[in-house]
Amino acid sequence: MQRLGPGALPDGVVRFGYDRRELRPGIVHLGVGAFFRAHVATYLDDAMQAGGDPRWGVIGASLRHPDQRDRLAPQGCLYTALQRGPEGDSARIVGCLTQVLVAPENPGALLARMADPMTRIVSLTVTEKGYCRDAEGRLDAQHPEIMQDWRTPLEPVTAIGYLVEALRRRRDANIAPFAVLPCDNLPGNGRLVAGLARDFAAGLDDKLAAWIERSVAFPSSMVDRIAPAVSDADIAAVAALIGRQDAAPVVHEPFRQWVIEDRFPRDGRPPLEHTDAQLVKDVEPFEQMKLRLLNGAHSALAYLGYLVGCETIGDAVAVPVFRAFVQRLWGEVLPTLKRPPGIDLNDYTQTLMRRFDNPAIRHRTWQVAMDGSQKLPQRLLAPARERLAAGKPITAIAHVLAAWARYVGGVDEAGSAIDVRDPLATALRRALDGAGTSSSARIDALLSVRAMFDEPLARDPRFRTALIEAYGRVADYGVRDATVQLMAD
Ligand code: CS2
Repeated sequence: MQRLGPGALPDGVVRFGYDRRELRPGIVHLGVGAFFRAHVATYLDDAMQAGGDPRWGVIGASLRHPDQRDRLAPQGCLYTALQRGPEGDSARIVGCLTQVLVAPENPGALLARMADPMTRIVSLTVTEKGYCRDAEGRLDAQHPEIMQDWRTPLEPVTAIGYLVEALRRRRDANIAPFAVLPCDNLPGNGRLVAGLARDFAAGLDDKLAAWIERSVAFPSSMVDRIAPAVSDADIAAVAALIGRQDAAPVVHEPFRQWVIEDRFPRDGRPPLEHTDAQLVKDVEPFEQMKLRLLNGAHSALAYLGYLVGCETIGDAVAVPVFRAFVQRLWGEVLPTLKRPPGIDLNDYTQTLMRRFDNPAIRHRTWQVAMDGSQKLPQRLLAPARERLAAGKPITAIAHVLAAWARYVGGVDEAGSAIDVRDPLATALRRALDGAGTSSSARIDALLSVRAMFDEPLARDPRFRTALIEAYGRVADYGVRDATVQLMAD
């Protein structure tokens, strides 16, 4: 079968409606994984098609591995976005990505691209851990890679190091800065990255830090589309559908949402108003709704489900008591939210349930369970903190944290080892190894990990007690029966 490529586009499959040869690279995107290609890139394709402005082509960069580049380059960086829903599959070919750089092979090439006047936006999907932040959301000055980038700022390894060095070059050459558009699941992600960039720059040059603070736009955005890791079966399904070999497709659900704070320099963003992206003044209510309801429930289903042997989120949400539990969790989280304009939160949660049920999307619990120390703070610790401040119980949230605590203990309920992937896995494991077996000893050990639990929360006796109680129940009865008991209370 012929390989997908500029000269080998399939017939009858939706594809970008602009002339790819006219594309100019206005965006450098750090982190060209499945999420970016299934979400942001499809919006850019739509914007360029509807808005008739070809200056928003994308040069992607991988900050670690050559894998994506090696798959994409032989097909001219074209790839298939396979939409899978209850009504069946459909495919589109995405055209906006024109090149993929592999940063560690040649940091100078990526920096030159970012410093080029044609680049007006640097966007990022580097996952939560890629920002090297501490539990308070400030730059983690002890992070080995941040320390390395302070020593050798001209050859950075972190996203923050790249942003700051490229901005420095632009300032020195009198080129207007690019806007920085983070697209990861972090609250106030624009503000957060602005602070990280300022703190990193301050470690090198105070004037640069002040210039960044004054001159660079960091719009926040809320991104949403479920796009699990691609399997060999997905690659085969794409080939059958489009009649071409595609080594780098992405798979996603039909739903997508992108809410962006419209705070770009003049003429500084793609014509997204021609798409279903929402350009708003205040993203925060949208972010909180999405992080706490969607991602919070995702994490719950991932830990509860994984421990009892559910392979996917769909399998976990099909377990009646887990399904009921998700509703209970939402009941706890909903009062902490501000309703975003134009949204009915009940409709929103009903839609979420339908999205989790999508039988065509196989999102592994193990994948969602990954990096819990980086995800749970904004998904569940923040609403827990707010509920405690309002004097309200946190039973459901504590139940999820208890399941997480079991998960990072490294053994599932059938006695099999768990491959725990988390930047804090060793720290968490070490804390647990030194602790006794009682629930309070296990919970106290985990709460002592400051990179995840800040002092006031870890020391709040109501938080600690709720966790110990939940952990005891899960340890004594197993997570399924513990959930049954909790629901009966
Ligand atoms: C998931 C997210 O892996 C995870 O932690 O919760 O990737 C989720 O699928 C996306 O945020 C959906 O927009």
